[in-house]
Amino acid sequence: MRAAVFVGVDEPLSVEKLTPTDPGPYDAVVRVGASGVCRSDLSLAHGHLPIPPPVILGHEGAGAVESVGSAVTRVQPGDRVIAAFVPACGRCFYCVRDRTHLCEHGMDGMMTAKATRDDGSALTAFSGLGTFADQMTVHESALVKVETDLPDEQLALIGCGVTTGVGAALNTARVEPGSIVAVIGCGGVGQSVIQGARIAGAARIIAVDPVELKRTAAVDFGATDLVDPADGDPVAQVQQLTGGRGADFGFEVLGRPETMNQAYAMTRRGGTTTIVGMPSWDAEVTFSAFGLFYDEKRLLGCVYGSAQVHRDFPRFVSLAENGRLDLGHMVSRRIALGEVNDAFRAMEAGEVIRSVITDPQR
Ligand code: PAD
Ligand code: ZN
Repeated sequence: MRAAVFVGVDEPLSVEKLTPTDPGPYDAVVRVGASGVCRSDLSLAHGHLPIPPPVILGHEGAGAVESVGSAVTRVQPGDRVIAAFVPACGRCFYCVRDRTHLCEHGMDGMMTAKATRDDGSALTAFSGLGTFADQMTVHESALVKVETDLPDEQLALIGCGVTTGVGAALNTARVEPGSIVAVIGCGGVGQSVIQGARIAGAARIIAVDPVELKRTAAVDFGATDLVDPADGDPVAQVQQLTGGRGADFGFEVLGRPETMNQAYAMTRRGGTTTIVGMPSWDAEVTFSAFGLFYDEKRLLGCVYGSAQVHRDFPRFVSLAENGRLDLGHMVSRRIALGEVNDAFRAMEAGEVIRSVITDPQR
């Protein structure tokens, strides 16, 4: 197999030929059809998560099941699947309470060797997936079968960015029809929050991003108002657009303490602020204690769009098939596996909504 491997903080990913470890009884081998390049992969490569190399990166992917272990019941060879970056075991405390995005087995896959190098050393895979590869060995609890004609490049996005963003709006924040929404950070995940807010029937969606290409794209995905932080304090700009009150729903989709404070500040009293961005593992954020009390805002964390993947992946597929969720325009660039480092550069340069590896063999 070929895979793109995190070998050290701030070093380029190394595209290597590896030997997959033998699948266990509950594993399926998946031929990866497409993999999106998400900011969380880049954050891991920058050392924002304390995960030791070598790690096969990639956690947003779709493909087809090639073979299954003897105990696998949930998928069969030939099935089209979207990989879930948090598995849904179906039996733990959280899964039985319909909170599968908090599944207690969420970290199991991260600890498992997925491949070896010629020297015998073992590699793990990000979220137990490792979608930056031409194949991956995945526990069946992290696979969702989908029946659709949508291309893999669109299904891959449902594996992380789309589910996180649309789910943040629909499941976590529960955006209400007619409400005012403000979204800070309009990359692949932020544009999905915008689409989720549009699907929920928000009256106004304010997109905040310093990059013009992102703001222009945001209009296509449903934004009604645009804020460029270069034009002045984004909190003041949002307040000006909302009669001085702020938005009913504020979203931070960047992962930085200062923009978390902005999202909170641009939410009106009694409104809901949702933190979607993944910060560095050791970052801290401070809020006014008096304000937490007096303004009665709801401050919510958000893992994986609070998604129940077996409910939500088919739901988002259906929305896309019926033209109500735009996945096609989320794919800015199609690349080969060997171009993944350039995709990281393009992400940091603000050139793309999503780069998608559509040729994992090359
Ligand atoms: P991205 O890099 O595509 O988007 C980030 C956006 O923020 C870009 O459009 C930037 O231009 C924009 N930006 C930069 N500075 C500012 C600023 N000062 N104000 C407003 N916007 C700014 O990343 P992404 O969309 O792939 O991911 C976004 C975050 O979501 C990131 O932190 C990622 O790790 C996180 C994430 N969280 C989950 C989850 O489960 N909560 C899942 C997937 C991704
Ligand atoms: Zn992601």
